[in-house]
Amino acid sequence: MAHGWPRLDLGIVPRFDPKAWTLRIDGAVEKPATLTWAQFTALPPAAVTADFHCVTGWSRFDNRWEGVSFRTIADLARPLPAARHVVLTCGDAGYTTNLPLDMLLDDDVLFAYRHDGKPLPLEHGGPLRLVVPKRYAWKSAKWVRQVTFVEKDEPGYWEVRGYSNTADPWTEDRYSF
Ligand SMILES: Nc1nc2c(c(=O)[nH]1)N[C@H]1C(S)=C(S)[C@@H](COP(=O)(O)O)O[C@H]1N2
Ligand SMILES: [Mo]
Repeated sequence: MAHGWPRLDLGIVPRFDPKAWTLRIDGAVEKPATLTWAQFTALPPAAVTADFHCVTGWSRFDNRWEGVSFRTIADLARPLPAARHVVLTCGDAGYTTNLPLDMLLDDDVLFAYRHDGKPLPLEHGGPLRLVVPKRYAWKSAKWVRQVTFVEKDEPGYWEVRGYSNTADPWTEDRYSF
């Protein structure tokens, strides 16, 4: 556990090749896009300081995240009016998680490539992870490679295995059963 930051995932760390990496933005949008690492990191930067809560009971406080606001990506792709939810697909064997679009548009949600002043470590989702401070950490998808806007909600990896779809730490909304 480096720097008091537990790691939790499926045990696969995708390798990062900045020349091959892309972020695909698709689904119910006017302008689907595929961004290279150079294009993504040229987008206007955003930062947020937030706590991070795993559903299994640990938290990591005061994380400084730097990256690109979710809203910047939505502005690029222009979701259609019918788009209501978003599915994030990741580089570790297709881990997915789902969130309502209106929550992702909050100004504390970002795609982070730096953490506490350093490039995001690969084992913590580098080069790029989603950060959703108001939800349990399994919604903060590591190694994000695809952002798909959808009309109907699509439960992700943990959501189909019994974790709550809303994942609100303040009401300790952990499980769907
Ligand atoms: N792609 C991917 N993202 C993921 C996971 C995962 O297994 N794969 N695990 C989730 C869970 S349950 C938690 S608690 C956090 C842990 O993030 P960390 O390993 O950086 O602490 O990542 C979340 N995002
Ligand atoms: Mo977790």
